[in-house]
Amino acid sequence: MATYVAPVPQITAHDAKRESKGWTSWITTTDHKKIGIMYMVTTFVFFCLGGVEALMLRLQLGAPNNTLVTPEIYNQLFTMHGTTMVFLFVVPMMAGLANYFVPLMIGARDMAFPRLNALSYWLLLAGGLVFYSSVFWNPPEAGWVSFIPLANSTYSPSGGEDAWIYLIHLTGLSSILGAINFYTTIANMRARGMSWGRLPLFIWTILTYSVLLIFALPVIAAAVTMLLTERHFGTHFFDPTEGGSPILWQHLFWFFGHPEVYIMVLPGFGVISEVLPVFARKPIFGYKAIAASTVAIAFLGFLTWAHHMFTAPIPEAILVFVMLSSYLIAVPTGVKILNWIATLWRGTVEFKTPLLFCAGAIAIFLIGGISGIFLATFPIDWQVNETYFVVAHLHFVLLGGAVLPIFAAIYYWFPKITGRMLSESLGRLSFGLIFLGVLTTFLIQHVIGLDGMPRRVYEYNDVGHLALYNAISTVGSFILAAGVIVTIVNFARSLKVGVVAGADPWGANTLEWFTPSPPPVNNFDVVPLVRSAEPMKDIRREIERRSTSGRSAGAATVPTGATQVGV
Ligand code: HEM
Ligand SMILES: [Cu+2]
Repeated sequence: MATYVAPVPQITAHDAKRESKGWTSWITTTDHKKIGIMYMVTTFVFFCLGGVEALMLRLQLGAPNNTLVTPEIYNQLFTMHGTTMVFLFVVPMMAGLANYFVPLMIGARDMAFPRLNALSYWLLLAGGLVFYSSVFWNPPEAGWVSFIPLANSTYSPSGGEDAWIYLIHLTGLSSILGAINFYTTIANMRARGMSWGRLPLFIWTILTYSVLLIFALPVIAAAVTMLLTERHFGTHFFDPTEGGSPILWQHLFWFFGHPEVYIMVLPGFGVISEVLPVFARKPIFGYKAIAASTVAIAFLGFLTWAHHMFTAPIPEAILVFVMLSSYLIAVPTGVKILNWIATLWRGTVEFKTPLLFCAGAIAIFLIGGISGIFLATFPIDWQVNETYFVVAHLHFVLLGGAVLPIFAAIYYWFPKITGRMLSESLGRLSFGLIFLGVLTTFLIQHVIGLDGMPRRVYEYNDVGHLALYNAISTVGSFILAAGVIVTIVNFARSLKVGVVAGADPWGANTLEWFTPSPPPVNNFDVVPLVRSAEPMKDIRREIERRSTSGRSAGAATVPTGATQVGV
Protein backbone atom coordinates (compact mmCIF):
# COMPACT_ATOMS: atom_id res chain seq x y z
CA MET A 1 0.00 0.00 0.00
CA ALA A 2 1.33 3.38 -0.92
CA THR A 3 2.14 5.67 1.92
CA TYR A 4 2.20 9.39 1.43
CA VAL A 5 3.70 10.39 4.69
CA ALA A 6 7.33 9.99 5.52
CA PRO A 7 7.47 9.76 9.30
CA VAL A 8 9.76 12.55 10.42
CA PRO A 9 9.51 12.38 14.18
CA GLN A 10 12.05 14.96 15.25
CA ILE A 11 10.97 18.27 16.67
CA THR A 12 13.97 20.54 16.68
CA ALA A 13 14.96 22.65 19.63
CA HIS A 14 13.92 25.63 17.59
CA ASP A 15 10.38 24.27 17.23
CA ALA A 16 10.12 22.94 20.72
CA LYS A 17 9.53 26.26 22.39
CA ARG A 18 5.82 26.94 22.39
CA GLU A 19 4.60 29.72 20.18
CA SER A 20 5.05 32.87 22.20
CA LYS A 21 2.74 35.85 21.92
CA GLY A 22 2.99 39.58 22.52
CA TRP A 23 5.08 42.24 20.82
CA THR A 24 8.42 40.94 22.12
CA SER A 25 7.74 37.67 20.35
CA TRP A 26 7.73 39.64 17.10
CA ILE A 27 10.94 41.58 17.61
CA THR A 28 12.84 38.52 18.81
CA THR A 29 11.37 36.01 16.38
CA THR A 30 13.35 33.82 14.01
CA ASP A 31 10.23 32.05 12.74
CA HIS A 32 10.07 32.49 8.97
CA LYS A 33 6.30 32.96 9.14
CA LYS A 34 6.42 35.82 11.61
CA ILE A 35 9.31 37.38 9.70
CA GLY A 36 7.31 36.94 6.51
CA ILE A 37 4.30 38.70 8.06
CA MET A 38 6.51 41.56 9.28
CA TYR A 39 7.94 41.92 5.77
CA MET A 40 4.50 41.95 4.21
CA VAL A 41 2.97 44.41 6.65
CA THR A 42 5.97 46.76 6.50
CA THR A 43 6.17 46.73 2.72
CA PHE A 44 2.42 47.25 2.41
CA VAL A 45 2.73 50.36 4.57
CA PHE A 46 5.46 51.59 2.23
CA PHE A 47 3.18 50.79 -0.72
CA CYS A 48 0.56 53.07 0.82
CA LEU A 49 3.15 55.84 1.32
CA GLY A 50 4.35 55.44 -2.27
CA GLY A 51 0.71 55.52 -3.35
CA VAL A 52 0.01 58.76 -1.49
CA GLU A 53 3.07 60.29 -3.15
CA ALA A 54 1.76 59.10 -6.53
CA LEU A 55 -1.61 60.70 -5.88
CA MET A 56 0.07 63.99 -4.97
CA LEU A 57 2.05 63.83 -8.22
CA ARG A 58 -1.12 63.14 -10.17
CA LEU A 59 -3.02 65.93 -8.39
CA GLN A 60 -0.31 68.40 -9.33
CA LEU A 61 -0.49 67.20 -12.95
CA GLY A 62 -4.31 67.15 -13.00
CA ALA A 63 -4.49 70.65 -14.46
CA PRO A 64 -2.07 72.70 -16.60
CA ASN A 65 0.24 75.14 -14.82
CA ASN A 66 -0.99 73.90 -11.47
CA THR A 67 0.65 75.32 -8.35
CA LEU A 68 -0.25 72.69 -5.77
CA VAL A 69 3.40 71.76 -5.15
CA THR A 70 6.66 73.54 -5.89
CA PRO A 71 9.08 72.17 -8.49
CA GLU A 72 11.41 71.00 -5.68
CA ILE A 73 8.64 69.15 -3.92
CA TYR A 74 7.55 67.59 -7.21
CA ASN A 75 11.10 66.28 -7.73
CA GLN A 76 11.19 64.95 -4.19
CA LEU A 77 7.83 63.28 -4.61
CA PHE A 78 8.69 61.35 -7.76
CA THR A 79 12.05 60.38 -6.31
CA MET A 80 10.45 59.13 -3.10
CA HIS A 81 7.64 57.44 -5.03
CA GLY A 82 9.83 55.53 -7.50
CA THR A 83 12.39 54.57 -4.87
CA THR A 84 9.72 53.46 -2.39
CA MET A 85 7.80 51.36 -4.88
CA VAL A 86 10.90 49.55 -6.14
CA PHE A 87 13.11 49.16 -3.07
CA LEU A 88 10.65 49.29 -0.20
CA PHE A 89 7.59 47.69 -1.71
CA VAL A 90 7.93 45.28 -4.63
CA VAL A 91 11.35 43.69 -4.02
CA PRO A 92 10.92 43.19 -0.25
CA MET A 93 7.24 42.23 -0.62
CA MET A 94 8.43 39.36 -2.82
CA ALA A 95 10.93 38.50 -0.08
CA GLY A 96 8.07 38.54 2.44
CA LEU A 97 5.96 36.17 0.37
CA ALA A 98 8.99 33.96 -0.17
CA ASN A 99 9.82 34.00 3.51
CA TYR A 100 6.40 32.81 4.45
CA PHE A 101 5.89 30.33 1.64
CA VAL A 102 9.24 28.88 0.54
CA PRO A 103 9.61 26.61 3.61
CA LEU A 104 5.90 25.69 3.54
CA MET A 105 5.85 24.92 -0.17
CA ILE A 106 8.96 22.77 -0.09
CA GLY A 107 7.99 20.97 3.11
CA ALA A 108 10.65 22.52 5.38
CA ARG A 109 10.28 23.64 8.99
CA ASP A 110 12.06 26.98 8.64
CA MET A 111 14.58 28.80 6.49
CA ALA A 112 18.15 27.52 6.40
CA PHE A 113 19.45 30.46 8.47
CA PRO A 114 16.66 31.74 10.72
CA ARG A 115 18.74 34.39 12.52
CA LEU A 116 20.10 35.76 9.26
CA ASN A 117 16.51 35.89 8.12
CA ALA A 118 15.56 38.12 11.05
CA LEU A 119 18.58 40.32 10.30
CA SER A 120 17.38 40.72 6.70
CA TYR A 121 14.08 42.07 7.92
CA TRP A 122 15.63 44.53 10.37
CA LEU A 123 18.04 45.81 7.72
CA LEU A 124 15.10 46.43 5.41
CA LEU A 125 13.26 48.36 8.10
CA ALA A 126 16.40 50.36 8.90
CA GLY A 127 16.82 51.23 5.21
CA GLY A 128 13.23 52.42 4.99
CA LEU A 129 13.47 54.49 8.16
CA VAL A 130 16.77 56.12 7.18
CA PHE A 131 15.33 56.99 3.79
CA TYR A 132 12.07 58.38 5.14
CA SER A 133 13.84 60.32 7.86
CA SER A 134 15.01 62.59 5.05
CA VAL A 135 11.45 63.90 4.91
CA PHE A 136 12.33 65.86 8.06
CA TRP A 137 15.14 67.77 6.40
CA ASN A 138 15.34 67.49 2.63
CA PRO A 139 14.32 64.44 0.61
CA PRO A 140 16.39 63.39 -2.44
CA GLU A 141 15.47 64.94 -5.78
CA ALA A 142 17.55 63.08 -8.36
CA GLY A 143 14.99 60.40 -9.29
CA TRP A 144 15.12 56.71 -8.46
CA VAL A 145 18.06 56.44 -10.88
CA SER A 146 20.19 59.20 -9.24
CA PHE A 147 21.73 60.20 -12.54
CA ILE A 148 24.97 62.19 -12.53
CA PRO A 149 25.34 65.19 -12.39
CA LEU A 150 21.94 65.56 -10.66
CA ALA A 151 23.07 63.39 -7.77
CA ASN A 152 26.45 65.00 -7.20
CA SER A 153 27.14 67.41 -4.38
CA THR A 154 26.69 70.49 -6.58
CA TYR A 155 23.13 69.72 -7.69
CA SER A 156 22.05 67.62 -4.70
CA PRO A 157 23.87 69.21 -1.76
CA SER A 158 21.33 68.04 0.83
CA GLY A 159 21.69 64.89 2.87
CA GLY A 160 18.59 63.47 1.20
CA GLU A 161 20.73 62.03 -1.57
CA ASP A 162 22.92 60.37 1.07
CA ALA A 163 19.79 58.93 2.66
CA TRP A 164 19.02 57.44 -0.75
CA ILE A 165 22.53 55.92 -0.86
CA TYR A 166 22.11 54.38 2.60
CA LEU A 167 18.73 53.04 1.59
CA ILE A 168 20.35 51.23 -1.33
CA HIS A 169 23.06 49.85 0.94
CA LEU A 170 20.76 48.69 3.72
CA THR A 171 17.99 47.22 1.58
CA GLY A 172 20.65 45.74 -0.71
CA LEU A 173 22.35 43.97 2.16
CA SER A 174 18.95 42.81 3.37
CA SER A 175 18.13 41.40 -0.08
CA ILE A 176 21.51 39.69 -0.55
CA LEU A 177 21.32 37.95 2.81
CA GLY A 178 17.73 36.98 2.04
CA ALA A 179 18.74 35.67 -1.38
CA ILE A 180 21.50 33.50 0.09
CA ASN A 181 18.98 32.18 2.58
CA PHE A 182 16.34 31.37 -0.05
CA TYR A 183 18.88 29.70 -2.30
CA THR A 184 20.30 27.54 0.48
CA THR A 185 16.86 26.62 1.77
CA ILE A 186 15.56 25.61 -1.65
CA ALA A 187 18.73 23.73 -2.54
CA ASN A 188 18.97 21.76 0.69
CA MET A 189 15.72 21.54 2.60
CA ARG A 190 13.14 20.16 0.19
CA ALA A 191 10.78 17.39 1.30
CA ARG A 192 11.67 13.86 0.34
CA GLY A 193 10.77 13.24 -3.29
CA MET A 194 10.71 16.92 -4.30
CA SER A 195 13.19 16.76 -7.17
CA TRP A 196 13.95 19.90 -9.20
CA GLY A 197 11.32 18.82 -11.71
CA ARG A 198 8.67 18.81 -8.95
CA LEU A 199 9.58 22.18 -7.47
CA PRO A 200 6.56 24.51 -7.41
CA LEU A 201 6.91 27.15 -10.14
CA PHE A 202 6.77 29.96 -7.56
CA ILE A 203 9.84 28.40 -5.96
CA TRP A 204 11.61 28.34 -9.34
CA THR A 205 11.03 32.05 -9.63
CA ILE A 206 12.28 32.71 -6.08
CA LEU A 207 15.40 30.73 -6.86
CA THR A 208 15.95 32.84 -9.96
CA TYR A 209 15.09 36.06 -8.07
CA SER A 210 17.78 35.11 -5.53
CA VAL A 211 20.45 34.45 -8.15
CA LEU A 212 19.64 37.74 -9.88
CA LEU A 213 19.93 39.62 -6.59
CA ILE A 214 23.26 37.99 -5.81
CA PHE A 215 24.69 39.02 -9.20
CA ALA A 216 23.14 42.46 -9.55
CA LEU A 217 23.31 43.97 -6.08
CA PRO A 218 27.09 44.09 -5.59
CA VAL A 219 27.29 46.27 -8.70
CA ILE A 220 24.84 48.88 -7.40
CA ALA A 221 26.48 48.68 -3.97
CA ALA A 222 29.81 49.55 -5.58
CA ALA A 223 28.21 52.29 -7.64
CA VAL A 224 26.54 54.04 -4.71
CA THR A 225 29.75 53.76 -2.67
CA MET A 226 31.55 55.53 -5.52
CA LEU A 227 28.80 58.14 -5.51
CA LEU A 228 29.19 58.61 -1.77
CA THR A 229 32.94 59.16 -2.06
CA GLU A 230 32.33 61.47 -5.00
CA ARG A 231 29.92 63.53 -2.93
CA HIS A 232 32.04 63.74 0.22
CA PHE A 233 35.65 62.69 -0.28
CA GLY A 234 36.66 64.32 -3.54
CA THR A 235 36.82 61.30 -5.87
CA HIS A 236 36.03 61.90 -9.54
CA PHE A 237 34.69 58.63 -10.95
CA PHE A 238 31.80 60.35 -12.67
CA ASP A 239 33.11 63.90 -13.13
CA PRO A 240 34.14 64.58 -16.76
CA THR A 241 36.03 67.75 -15.87
CA GLU A 242 38.44 65.59 -13.85
CA GLY A 243 38.67 62.69 -16.30
CA GLY A 244 35.68 60.75 -14.91
CA SER A 245 32.63 59.61 -16.85
CA PRO A 246 28.93 60.19 -16.13
CA ILE A 247 28.17 57.33 -18.53
CA LEU A 248 29.98 55.01 -16.12
CA TRP A 249 27.25 55.71 -13.56
CA GLN A 250 24.58 54.83 -16.12
CA HIS A 251 26.33 51.57 -16.98
CA LEU A 252 26.70 50.58 -13.35
CA PHE A 253 23.16 51.64 -12.45
CA TRP A 254 21.48 49.85 -15.36
CA PHE A 255 23.64 46.73 -15.13
CA PHE A 256 21.76 46.41 -11.88
CA GLY A 257 18.60 48.25 -12.92
CA HIS A 258 17.48 46.06 -15.76
CA PRO A 259 17.85 42.76 -13.86
CA GLU A 260 16.04 44.58 -11.05
CA VAL A 261 12.98 44.64 -13.30
CA TYR A 262 13.08 40.83 -13.49
CA ILE A 263 13.75 40.66 -9.76
CA MET A 264 10.40 42.43 -9.43
CA VAL A 265 8.36 40.60 -12.07
CA LEU A 266 9.64 36.98 -12.03
CA PRO A 267 8.17 36.19 -8.57
CA GLY A 268 4.96 37.81 -9.85
CA PHE A 269 5.02 35.36 -12.75
CA GLY A 270 5.59 32.61 -10.18
CA VAL A 271 2.40 33.59 -8.37
CA ILE A 272 0.49 33.49 -11.67
CA SER A 273 1.87 30.02 -12.42
CA GLU A 274 0.65 28.80 -9.00
CA VAL A 275 -2.79 30.40 -9.09
CA LEU A 276 -3.91 29.60 -12.66
CA PRO A 277 -3.87 25.78 -12.42
CA VAL A 278 -5.68 25.83 -9.07
CA PHE A 279 -8.57 27.90 -10.42
CA ALA A 280 -8.62 26.24 -13.85
CA ARG A 281 -8.72 22.82 -12.15
CA LYS A 282 -6.06 21.61 -14.55
CA PRO A 283 -2.33 20.95 -14.25
CA ILE A 284 -0.15 23.84 -15.42
CA PHE A 285 0.47 23.55 -19.15
CA GLY A 286 4.19 23.30 -20.00
CA TYR A 287 5.76 23.10 -16.52
CA LYS A 288 9.25 22.61 -17.94
CA ALA A 289 8.87 25.37 -20.50
CA ILE A 290 7.74 27.82 -17.82
CA ALA A 291 10.59 26.90 -15.47
CA ALA A 292 13.14 27.10 -18.30
CA SER A 293 11.76 30.42 -19.55
CA THR A 294 12.21 31.88 -16.05
CA VAL A 295 15.90 31.02 -16.14
CA ALA A 296 16.22 32.21 -19.76
CA ILE A 297 14.66 35.59 -18.98
CA ALA A 298 17.05 36.01 -16.06
CA PHE A 299 20.08 35.19 -18.21
CA LEU A 300 19.06 37.44 -21.11
CA GLY A 301 18.23 40.17 -18.61
CA PHE A 302 21.96 40.66 -18.02
CA LEU A 303 22.64 41.45 -21.70
CA THR A 304 20.24 44.29 -22.25
CA TRP A 305 20.95 47.00 -19.71
CA ALA A 306 22.09 49.50 -22.33
CA HIS A 307 18.53 49.74 -23.75
CA HIS A 308 18.08 52.29 -20.96
CA MET A 309 20.95 54.29 -22.49
CA PHE A 310 19.97 54.58 -26.15
CA THR A 311 20.39 58.35 -26.05
CA ALA A 312 23.86 58.16 -24.44
CA PRO A 313 26.89 58.30 -26.75
CA ILE A 314 27.32 54.57 -27.37
CA PRO A 315 28.53 53.03 -30.69
CA GLU A 316 25.64 52.02 -32.94
CA ALA A 317 26.89 48.44 -33.32
CA ILE A 318 26.35 48.03 -29.59
CA LEU A 319 22.92 49.62 -29.78
CA VAL A 320 21.96 47.06 -32.43
CA PHE A 321 23.18 44.20 -30.23
CA VAL A 322 21.25 45.54 -27.26
CA MET A 323 18.14 46.04 -29.35
CA LEU A 324 18.25 42.47 -30.66
CA SER A 325 18.94 40.90 -27.27
CA SER A 326 16.03 42.91 -25.85
CA TYR A 327 13.75 41.53 -28.57
CA LEU A 328 14.98 38.06 -27.67
CA ILE A 329 13.49 38.37 -24.17
CA ALA A 330 10.07 38.51 -25.80
CA VAL A 331 10.51 34.82 -26.73
CA PRO A 332 10.66 33.25 -23.24
CA THR A 333 8.11 35.81 -22.04
CA GLY A 334 5.77 34.80 -24.86
CA VAL A 335 6.35 31.15 -23.92
CA LYS A 336 5.05 31.89 -20.45
CA ILE A 337 2.01 33.79 -21.65
CA LEU A 338 1.09 31.05 -24.15
CA ASN A 339 1.43 28.38 -21.48
CA TRP A 340 -0.73 30.36 -19.07
CA ILE A 341 -3.43 30.75 -21.70
CA ALA A 342 -3.17 27.05 -22.52
CA THR A 343 -3.58 26.30 -18.81
CA LEU A 344 -6.88 28.20 -18.74
CA TRP A 345 -8.00 26.78 -22.10
CA ARG A 346 -10.84 24.30 -21.60
CA GLY A 347 -10.28 24.31 -17.87
CA THR A 348 -13.15 24.34 -15.39
CA VAL A 349 -12.35 27.96 -14.66
CA GLU A 350 -13.53 29.43 -11.35
CA PHE A 351 -13.31 33.20 -11.53
CA LYS A 352 -12.36 33.78 -7.92
CA THR A 353 -10.50 36.96 -6.92
CA PRO A 354 -6.95 35.50 -7.10
CA LEU A 355 -7.60 34.35 -10.65
CA LEU A 356 -9.12 37.70 -11.62
CA PHE A 357 -5.99 39.49 -10.43
CA CYS A 358 -3.81 37.03 -12.38
CA ALA A 359 -5.83 37.40 -15.58
CA GLY A 360 -5.73 41.17 -15.20
CA ALA A 361 -2.00 41.01 -14.52
CA ILE A 362 -1.35 39.08 -17.73
CA ALA A 363 -3.37 41.57 -19.79
CA ILE A 364 -1.66 44.58 -18.26
CA PHE A 365 1.81 43.09 -18.44
CA LEU A 366 1.21 42.26 -22.10
CA ILE A 367 0.52 45.93 -22.87
CA GLY A 368 3.76 46.88 -21.08
CA GLY A 369 5.64 44.17 -22.97
CA ILE A 370 4.40 45.44 -26.32
CA SER A 371 5.37 49.05 -25.62
CA GLY A 372 8.70 47.57 -24.48
CA ILE A 373 9.32 46.17 -27.96
CA PHE A 374 8.75 49.67 -29.32
CA LEU A 375 11.15 51.20 -26.80
CA ALA A 376 13.80 48.55 -27.47
CA THR A 377 13.85 49.72 -31.08
CA PHE A 378 16.37 52.50 -30.64
CA PRO A 379 15.19 54.87 -33.39
CA ILE A 380 11.78 54.86 -31.68
CA ASP A 381 13.37 55.30 -28.27
CA TRP A 382 15.23 58.34 -29.58
CA GLN A 383 11.81 59.91 -30.21
CA VAL A 384 10.02 59.01 -26.99
CA ASN A 385 12.84 58.72 -24.46
CA GLU A 386 12.16 60.78 -21.32
CA THR A 387 8.50 61.29 -22.28
CA TYR A 388 5.31 59.95 -20.69
CA PHE A 389 5.45 57.04 -23.13
CA VAL A 390 8.17 55.60 -20.89
CA VAL A 391 6.18 56.36 -17.73
CA ALA A 392 3.24 54.45 -19.24
CA HIS A 393 5.48 51.53 -20.23
CA LEU A 394 7.17 51.15 -16.89
CA HIS A 395 3.91 51.27 -14.96
CA PHE A 396 2.25 48.66 -17.19
CA VAL A 397 5.25 46.36 -16.72
CA LEU A 398 5.44 46.79 -12.96
CA LEU A 399 1.72 46.87 -12.22
CA GLY A 400 1.09 43.86 -14.46
CA GLY A 401 4.25 41.95 -13.61
CA ALA A 402 4.45 42.67 -9.89
CA VAL A 403 1.64 44.64 -8.25
CA LEU A 404 -1.41 42.77 -9.54
CA PRO A 405 0.29 39.41 -8.88
CA ILE A 406 1.02 40.62 -5.33
CA PHE A 407 -2.70 41.29 -4.92
CA ALA A 408 -3.43 37.84 -6.37
CA ALA A 409 -0.99 36.38 -3.85
CA ILE A 410 -2.65 38.25 -0.99
CA TYR A 411 -6.10 36.95 -1.93
CA TYR A 412 -4.78 33.44 -2.57
CA TRP A 413 -2.62 33.07 0.56
CA PHE A 414 -4.45 35.27 3.09
CA PRO A 415 -6.50 32.22 4.26
CA LYS A 416 -3.30 30.29 4.91
CA ILE A 417 -1.67 33.12 6.84
CA THR A 418 -4.67 34.20 8.92
CA GLY A 419 -6.96 31.17 8.87
CA ARG A 420 -9.76 33.29 7.41
CA MET A 421 -11.06 33.95 3.91
CA LEU A 422 -11.18 37.43 2.40
CA SER A 423 -14.60 38.51 1.15
CA GLU A 424 -15.10 37.54 -2.51
CA SER A 425 -17.45 40.42 -3.28
CA LEU A 426 -15.08 43.04 -1.85
CA GLY A 427 -12.25 41.24 -3.67
CA ARG A 428 -14.02 41.49 -7.00
CA LEU A 429 -14.86 45.13 -6.39
CA SER A 430 -11.23 45.84 -5.51
CA PHE A 431 -10.03 44.05 -8.63
CA GLY A 432 -12.51 45.89 -10.84
CA LEU A 433 -11.45 49.29 -9.51
CA ILE A 434 -7.73 48.54 -9.67
CA PHE A 435 -7.95 47.14 -13.22
CA LEU A 436 -10.05 50.04 -14.45
CA GLY A 437 -7.82 52.48 -12.55
CA VAL A 438 -4.62 51.16 -14.13
CA LEU A 439 -6.05 51.39 -17.64
CA THR A 440 -7.51 54.85 -17.10
CA THR A 441 -4.35 56.23 -15.50
CA PHE A 442 -1.74 54.81 -17.79
CA LEU A 443 -3.15 53.97 -21.27
CA ILE A 444 -3.64 57.65 -22.03
CA GLN A 445 -0.06 58.37 -20.96
CA HIS A 446 1.18 56.69 -24.15
CA VAL A 447 -0.62 59.43 -26.05
CA ILE A 448 0.58 62.12 -23.65
CA GLY A 449 4.11 60.91 -24.36
CA LEU A 450 3.64 60.80 -28.12
CA ASP A 451 2.29 64.34 -27.88
CA GLY A 452 5.69 65.23 -26.48
CA MET A 453 5.13 65.78 -22.76
CA PRO A 454 8.41 65.06 -20.96
CA ARG A 455 8.47 63.00 -17.76
CA ARG A 456 9.69 64.45 -14.45
CA VAL A 457 8.20 67.90 -15.13
CA TYR A 458 5.96 69.55 -12.58
CA GLU A 459 3.86 71.60 -14.97
CA TYR A 460 2.84 71.86 -18.60
CA ASN A 461 1.05 74.36 -20.81
CA ASP A 462 -2.50 73.94 -21.98
CA VAL A 463 -1.67 72.89 -25.54
CA GLY A 464 -3.47 70.32 -27.67
CA HIS A 465 -5.36 67.83 -25.54
CA LEU A 466 -2.77 67.68 -22.76
CA ALA A 467 -5.10 69.16 -20.14
CA LEU A 468 -7.87 66.66 -20.90
CA TYR A 469 -5.56 63.66 -21.10
CA ASN A 470 -3.81 64.51 -17.86
CA ALA A 471 -7.13 65.05 -16.11
CA ILE A 472 -8.23 61.57 -17.27
CA SER A 473 -4.98 60.09 -15.95
CA THR A 474 -5.44 61.79 -12.57
CA VAL A 475 -9.03 60.56 -12.25
CA GLY A 476 -7.77 57.05 -13.05
CA SER A 477 -5.21 57.18 -10.25
CA PHE A 478 -7.98 57.86 -7.74
CA ILE A 479 -10.04 54.94 -9.07
CA LEU A 480 -6.94 52.77 -8.58
CA ALA A 481 -6.46 54.09 -5.06
CA ALA A 482 -10.11 53.37 -4.25
CA GLY A 483 -9.51 49.75 -5.32
CA VAL A 484 -6.55 49.49 -2.96
CA ILE A 485 -8.61 50.93 -0.12
CA VAL A 486 -11.32 48.31 -0.72
CA THR A 487 -8.69 45.60 -0.24
CA ILE A 488 -7.49 47.24 2.98
CA VAL A 489 -11.08 47.30 4.26
CA ASN A 490 -11.41 43.67 3.20
CA PHE A 491 -8.29 42.74 5.24
CA ALA A 492 -9.51 44.50 8.35
CA ARG A 493 -12.98 43.03 8.06
CA SER A 494 -11.87 39.48 7.30
CA LEU A 495 -9.40 39.35 10.17
CA LYS A 496 -12.43 39.63 12.45
CA VAL A 497 -15.40 38.17 10.61
CA GLY A 498 -13.91 36.28 7.65
CA VAL A 499 -15.14 32.74 7.03
CA VAL A 500 -12.82 30.24 8.71
CA ALA A 501 -10.69 28.82 5.94
CA GLY A 502 -9.58 25.35 6.98
CA ALA A 503 -6.35 23.86 5.75
CA ASP A 504 -7.08 23.79 2.03
CA PRO A 505 -9.92 26.10 1.01
CA TRP A 506 -9.06 26.19 -2.71
CA GLY A 507 -8.35 22.51 -3.30
CA ALA A 508 -4.83 23.60 -4.22
CA ASN A 509 -1.80 21.67 -5.42
CA THR A 510 1.16 22.56 -3.22
CA LEU A 511 2.31 21.58 0.23
CA GLU A 512 1.56 24.77 2.13
CA TRP A 513 -2.10 23.67 2.01
CA PHE A 514 -1.29 20.39 3.78
CA THR A 515 -0.74 22.04 7.12
CA PRO A 516 -3.42 23.89 9.18
CA SER A 517 -4.22 27.57 8.60
CA PRO A 518 -2.42 29.37 10.16
CA PRO A 519 0.39 26.81 10.29
CA PRO A 520 1.82 25.73 13.65
CA VAL A 521 5.27 26.98 14.70
CA ASN A 522 7.00 23.91 13.33
CA ASN A 523 4.95 23.98 10.07
CA PHE A 524 4.54 20.21 9.71
CA ASP A 525 4.42 17.47 12.30
CA VAL A 526 4.91 15.10 9.42
CA VAL A 527 6.22 15.98 6.01
CA PRO A 528 4.50 14.15 3.17
CA LEU A 529 6.51 12.24 0.62
CA VAL A 530 6.33 14.13 -2.65
CA ARG A 531 5.45 12.06 -5.72
CA SER A 532 4.66 14.69 -8.36
CA ALA A 533 4.66 18.43 -8.95
CA GLU A 534 1.18 18.52 -7.38
CA PRO A 535 1.54 16.69 -4.07
CA MET A 536 -1.76 17.90 -2.59
CA LYS A 537 -3.63 16.45 -5.54
CA ASP A 538 -2.00 13.08 -4.84
CA ILE A 539 -2.91 13.31 -1.18
CA ARG A 540 -6.55 14.20 -1.88
CA ARG A 541 -6.80 11.40 -4.40
CA GLU A 542 -5.38 8.93 -1.94
CA ILE A 543 -7.78 10.06 0.78
CA GLU A 544 -10.68 9.71 -1.62
CA ARG A 545 -9.54 6.28 -2.70
CA ARG A 546 -9.31 5.11 0.87
CA SER A 547 -12.57 6.61 2.01
CA THR A 548 -14.45 5.04 -0.90
CA SER A 549 -12.82 1.69 -0.18
CA GLY A 550 -13.93 2.15 3.44
CA ARG A 551 -10.55 2.02 5.10
CA SER A 552 -9.00 4.06 7.86
CA ALA A 553 -11.69 6.05 9.58
CA GLY A 554 -9.68 9.26 10.07
CA ALA A 555 -8.53 9.48 6.50
CA ALA A 556 -11.54 11.20 5.02
CA THR A 557 -11.02 14.41 6.95
CA VAL A 558 -9.45 17.44 5.36
CA PRO A 559 -5.72 16.83 5.39
CA THR A 560 -3.72 18.78 7.87
CA GLY A 561 -0.10 18.26 8.61
CA ALA A 562 -0.79 18.26 12.30
CA THR A 563 -3.43 15.58 12.33
CA GLN A 564 -2.74 13.43 9.35
CA VAL A 565 -0.09 11.21 10.75
CA GLY A 566 -1.88 8.07 9.71
CA VAL A 567 -2.67 8.68 6.04
C1 HEM B 1 -0.51 53.24 -7.70
C2 HEM B 1 -0.52 53.85 -8.85
C3 HEM B 1 0.62 54.68 -9.35
C4 HEM B 1 0.53 55.94 -9.81
C5 HEM B 1 -0.73 56.79 -9.91
C6 HEM B 1 1.85 56.35 -10.19
C7 HEM B 1 2.19 57.61 -10.69
C8 HEM B 1 3.45 58.03 -11.00
C9 HEM B 1 3.81 59.35 -11.39
C10 HEM B 1 2.83 60.52 -11.52
C11 HEM B 1 5.15 59.37 -11.63
C12 HEM B 1 5.99 60.58 -12.01
C13 HEM B 1 6.09 60.77 -13.47
C14 HEM B 1 7.03 61.88 -13.78
O1 HEM B 1 6.83 63.02 -13.33
O2 HEM B 1 7.98 61.60 -14.52
C15 HEM B 1 5.63 58.07 -11.38
C16 HEM B 1 6.95 57.68 -11.52
C17 HEM B 1 7.43 56.41 -11.23
N1 HEM B 1 6.69 55.35 -10.74
FE1 HEM B 1 4.71 55.35 -10.34
N2 HEM B 1 2.71 55.34 -9.97
C18 HEM B 1 2.00 54.28 -9.46
C19 HEM B 1 2.49 53.04 -9.10
C20 HEM B 1 3.80 52.64 -9.24
C21 HEM B 1 4.31 51.35 -8.90
C22 HEM B 1 3.48 50.21 -8.33
C23 HEM B 1 5.64 51.36 -9.19
C24 HEM B 1 6.66 50.28 -9.04
C25 HEM B 1 6.44 49.08 -8.72
C26 HEM B 1 5.97 52.65 -9.70
C27 HEM B 1 7.23 53.04 -10.09
C28 HEM B 1 7.55 54.29 -10.55
C29 HEM B 1 8.89 54.68 -10.95
C30 HEM B 1 10.13 53.80 -10.93
C31 HEM B 1 8.79 56.01 -11.38
C32 HEM B 1 9.93 56.85 -11.92
C33 HEM B 1 10.44 57.76 -10.88
C34 HEM B 1 11.48 58.63 -11.46
O3 HEM B 1 11.21 59.25 -12.50
O4 HEM B 1 12.58 58.70 -10.89
N3 HEM B 1 4.84 53.42 -9.70
N4 HEM B 1 4.58 57.26 -10.99
CU1 LIG C 1 15.54 47.29 -19.10
